[in-house]
Amino acid sequence: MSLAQDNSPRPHSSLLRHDWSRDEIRALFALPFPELMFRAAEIHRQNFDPTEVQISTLLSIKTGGCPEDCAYCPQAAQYDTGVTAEKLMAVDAVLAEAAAAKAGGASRFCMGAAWRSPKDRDLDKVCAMVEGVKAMGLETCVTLGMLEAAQAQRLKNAGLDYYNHNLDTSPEYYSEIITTRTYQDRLDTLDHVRAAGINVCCGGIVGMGEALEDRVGMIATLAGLPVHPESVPINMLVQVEGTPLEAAAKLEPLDFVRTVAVARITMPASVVRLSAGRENMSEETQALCFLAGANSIFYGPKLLTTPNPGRDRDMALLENLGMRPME
Ligand code: SAM
Ligand code: DTB
Ligand code: SF4
Repeated sequence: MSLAQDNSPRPHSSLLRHDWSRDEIRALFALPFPELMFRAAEIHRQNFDPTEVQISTLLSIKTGGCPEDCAYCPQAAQYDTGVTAEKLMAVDAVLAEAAAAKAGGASRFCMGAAWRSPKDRDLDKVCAMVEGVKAMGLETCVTLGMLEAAQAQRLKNAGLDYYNHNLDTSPEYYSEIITTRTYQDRLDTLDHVRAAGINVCCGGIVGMGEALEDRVGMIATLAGLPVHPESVPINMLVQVEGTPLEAAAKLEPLDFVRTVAVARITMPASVVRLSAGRENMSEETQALCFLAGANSIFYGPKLLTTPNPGRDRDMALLENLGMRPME
């Protein structure tokens, strides 16, 4: 049996470290590239089959009109990005999309809502979606903004497998990006998700004009959580016209790869997702990310509101690399 045939989260062994210092993480980023890649690839192999990639498909179940001010986000109501606000989708329509995602080869279906936090009546519908998607044999994930403990428990009872809530950046840079909620609010939501027994999907975005030290701080915070997130999405900023970050200084592709490698080394048993930003990334950079330990992608032509490579392109890429979807 291949190492990663069972794609349920790996048991968190006592070998996992939660005390990574910033100095140590800075030193990883400073390693010569071949050394960093070798270490990351070695750790990847010890924990996973490096030819396997977990496949998630995203659906925006509630688009636009968000009251928050996340500087990267096309769905914030206060930025003129051309995204029109829509209501929460009907349960049947979501289930039809989930069935198409499954037919397309996804193993996890992630539903995103442009909310600051869900209202209890919205949660009734989202719970019905989770139940329906789960019944199709797909893993379920939602990202709905901040959650209270009781809301997390309701989602758990509906069969939710993963909750996505990103830290986005370092604690220091955070206030440059979002002012309508705090870093601590995010950590509190993650605590509620963890306490409810839901797997945590938590990562961040790079390429937002942050300094290297902010990438260090972001990874230090993620790897310092009491339990590492089971999924760690590393997003390359998708620059969207109308957002404050539409013209942010672009990150060198190799610095993106380095971030993936450091996430892999510090959170060895987590699934690291090469998340948003692949539409504008060369196949060579993506291949380096897989070598650096990324083992998950979003699959399908759309993320939430922005384009992602089409299915044919991604299947051709995986085939070209001799890689395959995790069962
Ligand atoms: N509204 C909820 C929230 O913010 O928690 C859920 C949806 S929100 C769109 C989910 C995540 O998508 C954000 O935390 C952010 O990390 C990522 N994201 C949003 N816009 C992005 C962009 N332009 N480029 C890269 N990642 C982005
Ligand atoms: C995550 O870390 N990235 C995804 C998902 N979690 C919800 C979202 C990416 C969104 C990119 C911009 C858009 O398509 O709107
Ligand atoms: Fe709203 Fe989420 Fe976008 Fe922030 S990232 S503006 S909370 S949809």
